[in-house]
Amino acid sequence: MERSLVLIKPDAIQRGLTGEIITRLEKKGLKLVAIKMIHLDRSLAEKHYAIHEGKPFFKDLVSFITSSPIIAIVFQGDNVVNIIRRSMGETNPAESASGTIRGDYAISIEHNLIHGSDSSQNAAKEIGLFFSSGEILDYSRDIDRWT
Ligand code: IDP
Ligand code: MG
Repeated sequence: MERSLVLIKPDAIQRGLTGEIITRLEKKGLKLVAIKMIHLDRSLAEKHYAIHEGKPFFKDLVSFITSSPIIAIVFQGDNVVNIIRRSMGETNPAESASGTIRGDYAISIEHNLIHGSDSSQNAAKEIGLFFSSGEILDYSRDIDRWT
């Protein structure tokens, strides 16, 4: 059973796209097991994006992700990392297919609406930064036998 961390980024919150983004992932059939709204501080933002430290866009990325509240979500299910990455589209919205979240609603690589973990291992690390184990809920859904 895999988990993935999704962040609804500041641009999505400001543009009123929170519901749309969650709806798409929920309608896909993904199971939500944790959710919270937070305003990231610099320290947590730098930890979350540590892999990009030293890259030319790192400073602007940290400024952006701390500029306004975000919503952090954990989804759980088979292959959930890959399913979410495909639903998001490419990192650069200009190269994202229509039908994906970034392809339908974003234009710029700096303002691409959503974060999704890129591997199971990174998901585990990222989820640990945002949620305590007690905040991730264990429950069953009757619809899971239909999805
Ligand atoms: P991802 O969000 O699709 O996983 P990453 O490569 O992990 O993409 O990069 C993290 C975030 O950093 C991206 O979502 C994007 O907002 C930003 N970013 C990545 N590459 C560039 C770039 O070349 N210029 C400006 N911003 C970038
Ligand atoms: Mg990434």
